[in-house]
Amino acid sequence: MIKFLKSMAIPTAALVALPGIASASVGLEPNDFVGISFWVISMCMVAATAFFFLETNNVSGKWKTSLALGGLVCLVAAVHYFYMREVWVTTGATPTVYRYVDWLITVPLQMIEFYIILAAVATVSAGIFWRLLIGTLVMLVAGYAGEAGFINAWAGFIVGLAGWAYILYEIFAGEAGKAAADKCPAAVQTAFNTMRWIVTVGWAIYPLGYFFGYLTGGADAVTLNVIYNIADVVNKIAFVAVIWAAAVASSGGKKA
Ligand SMILES: *C/C=C(C)/C=C/C=C(C)/C=C/C1=C(C)CCCC1(C)C
Repeated sequence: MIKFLKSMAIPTAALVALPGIASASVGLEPNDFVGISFWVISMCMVAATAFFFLETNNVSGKWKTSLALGGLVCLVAAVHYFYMREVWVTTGATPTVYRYVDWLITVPLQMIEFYIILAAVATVSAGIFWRLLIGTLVMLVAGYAGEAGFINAWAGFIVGLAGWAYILYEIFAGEAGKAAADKCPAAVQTAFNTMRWIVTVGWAIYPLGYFFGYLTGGADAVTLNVIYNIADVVNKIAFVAVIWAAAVASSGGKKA
């Protein structure tokens, strides 16, 4: 599996780069800073994908799954960024549906990372996995239903917030938080701690975007997209980089 991933890393990166190259013909205006941020970040996602896949080769066995999952998070985001960029550059509209599809795939994968890194070093129950997954799905489905007008916008927001609160409870005070504090070596504790602060502070940007951009109409499309784009760099690439750092540290820095 890992050998396969390794041999696939470069071709995959090349493949995901193709639609990017193809849509270069659309014509990016020099003053379209949101469009430029879509471009820069799509390339960062491609680079991060290749990097994390290749690094699976530099860490010990139990960390390979976390890094491979992290690479997938960036790969899925990269492809969505190509599409979102195209929507933005050609129409100037906010690519809401693509954002949610991206979140629906990448956010559960990131939540699963909490479980995988705990399971790599300690015995933990599968309940952690399911609770994090369910909390994530409630948060995103409610948010989408609210934003797409299937349900009342405020109801979607409040149920979404409840899903997020449930996740935060699990990783700070629930079984996952306790397992991290009691059963894990220092490198994992540090990673877990940084990751949960990303989920607290970094993630807060999205409900704020929903509130100001959608519920109250206080933020325009330019502001909203630029903020979401920057948030994604922290919440995806930096999030996985934290896992990578812990993996390298607890693998002794080389293949073990
Ligand atoms: C890479 C993308 C990430 C980490 C996206 C995260 C998205 C959220 C944390 C969204 C949260 C929302 C709520 C907490 C309330 C309802 C509205 C949402 C879906 C925007």
